[in-house]
Amino acid sequence: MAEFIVSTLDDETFDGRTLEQETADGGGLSLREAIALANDAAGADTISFGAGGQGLLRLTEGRIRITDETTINCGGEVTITGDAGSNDVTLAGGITDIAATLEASANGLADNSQIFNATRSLTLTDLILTGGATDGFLQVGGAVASSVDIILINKVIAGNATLDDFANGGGLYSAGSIMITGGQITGNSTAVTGAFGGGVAALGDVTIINSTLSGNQTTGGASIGGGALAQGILTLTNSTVTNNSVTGGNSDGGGVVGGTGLVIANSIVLGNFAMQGDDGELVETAGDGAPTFTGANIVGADGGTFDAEQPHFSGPN
Ligand SMILES: [Ca+2]
Ligand SMILES: [Ca+2]
Ligand SMILES: [Ca+2]
Ligand SMILES: [Ca+2]
Repeated sequence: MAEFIVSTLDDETFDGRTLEQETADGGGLSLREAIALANDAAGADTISFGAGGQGLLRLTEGRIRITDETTINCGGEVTITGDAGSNDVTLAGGITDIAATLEASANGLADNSQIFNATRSLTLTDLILTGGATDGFLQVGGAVASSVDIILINKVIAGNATLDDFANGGGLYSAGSIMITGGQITGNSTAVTGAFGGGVAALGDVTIINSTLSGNQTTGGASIGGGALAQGILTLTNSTVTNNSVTGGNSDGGGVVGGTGLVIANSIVLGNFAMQGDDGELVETAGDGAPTFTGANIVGADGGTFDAEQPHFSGPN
């Protein structure tokens, strides 16, 4: 395992050369250069951030492909944004307000890209991902899309969006499972038809521990799971899910949706809503018909009707 240390905030391109050469061109080793080197190096690698790599890292060259097992550990001082045009994420402003951006201009996110697209296991620690967006049919994962598992630790995923039909996961999408520990998943959205999971969507299980999901939404029709949706089992432990919503027709589960199971432990699920559906807080669709509650929970009353349909979805990477 090698460690690659990012030393510039500029989005310098990878030119197919050595670590020494990529570091020597431009202002240092960029995140894009570091990940390309890690992709090419055999085995799992770690990306970390030196002094020159701390701050706001703006992707101007599009999403970054991750094709080998990688851990990205930012140490808490790094914000990565897909806002290439510098018109909705600023260092001072910190985190994108996607809703305000969309209200200001229908094309407000036209310059933004997805941040990470992974085909191997990805672990993200101590960083903020904001202003990630996709604008195509089936383009899942506003900030991160993965064909395998994603693990997040102490991480903020805020203000990311998908903007077209069947683009699941306004913040995160995985064709495997997603594990979030100490995360804040806030203000992410999907916009059009059949786009499940305003904050998080996974074909496998979603496990959320010591985390907050708030202000995530789906606005299209048949777009269930405002906060998070797992086609497998969704588990919430010591977490808060509030102020998430689904507002389109035939959209249930403003808070969280579990496809084959829903487990709520020592958590709060309250103040989420489905504008036109009947299950504002939570939905279990194809398991034993009711969530499993353990420990002490506060769960809003609007979750008592559990639908029979299974949330089938898929998406390319
Ligand atoms: Ca270069
Ligand atoms: Ca360089
Ligand atoms: Ca590698
Ligand atoms: Ca922008």
